[in-house]
Amino acid sequence: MTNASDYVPPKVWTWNKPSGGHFANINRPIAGATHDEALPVGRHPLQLYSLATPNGQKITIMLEELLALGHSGAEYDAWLIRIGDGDQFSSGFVAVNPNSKIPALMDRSGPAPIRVFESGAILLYLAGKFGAFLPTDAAARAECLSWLFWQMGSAPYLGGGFGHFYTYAPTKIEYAIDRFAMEVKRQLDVLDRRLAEHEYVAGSSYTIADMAIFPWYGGLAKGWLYGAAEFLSVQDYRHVQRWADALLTRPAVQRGRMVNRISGERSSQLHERHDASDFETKTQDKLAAET
Ligand SMILES: N[C@@H](CCC(=O)N[C@@H](CS)C(=O)NCC(=O)O)C(=O)O
Repeated sequence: MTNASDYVPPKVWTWNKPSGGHFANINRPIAGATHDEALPVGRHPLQLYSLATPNGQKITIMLEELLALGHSGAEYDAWLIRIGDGDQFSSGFVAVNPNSKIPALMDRSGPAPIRVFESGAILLYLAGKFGAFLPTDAAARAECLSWLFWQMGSAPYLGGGFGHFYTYAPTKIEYAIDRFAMEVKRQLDVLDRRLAEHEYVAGSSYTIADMAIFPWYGGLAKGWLYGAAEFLSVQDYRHVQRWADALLTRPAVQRGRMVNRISGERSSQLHERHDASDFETKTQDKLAAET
């Protein structure tokens, strides 16, 4: 085993130095706002404050799917929260999510605004509000909720565990990478076995469980996360690949992946979304760039 450390933890941990690594400038051991700044509010019933990380994409995919189904009440303004710059610590953001993490949603369609934070809670809130993508039959609903919460419990091992130590940590620690690679491959296998027998994660219908799982495990399978496709042999998870490819053909998934994106090809980035026509402008930009 390499990278053995002679670090001995002190009796009491104190914040006496930066954590190092990719997120050193935003990591802090205390909650609350660092500065006073109100959030912008647009004209639509739903105001989303987010970034196109996998957790952010879950919600924009859901909103685009709801709009594609004809739910005009799902019209939304998507505002960009640059977490690398600390936007999640503004007083306005903390009022919507005291946990200072994207995504956060304000529903302004009723007499008093309703805040919702945690991506799983937002998906459930929207599914309940619009009566869509959450089965009503007890057994199918239980399966959908089980997989939704599987994702919420599993992804921190993928992002905070594997992704962090494989990509972002200041040093490569073999023990940490082995531990989380093992767990992530196990999770991919759980999903692969499920998708070998069912078209979608919760069964025969497309639900919020697919929307929650796709940006994380579909993204990993398609090689978008952590540059780890080869390392994790993601091509071996054939059923996950089949499912991810099928979801990728959905226009709402394609749109949802673009909203609040600030990395990758410029033509795939829609920093803010305030109108459906924002995507058309983007498509024209893309065509212009290709010719
Ligand atoms: N359990 C939360 C996790 C959200 C989360 O971790 N968001 C990250 C981006 S993917 C974030 O905002 N990080 C900023 C920070 O940690 O300061 C959810 O699913 O909504």
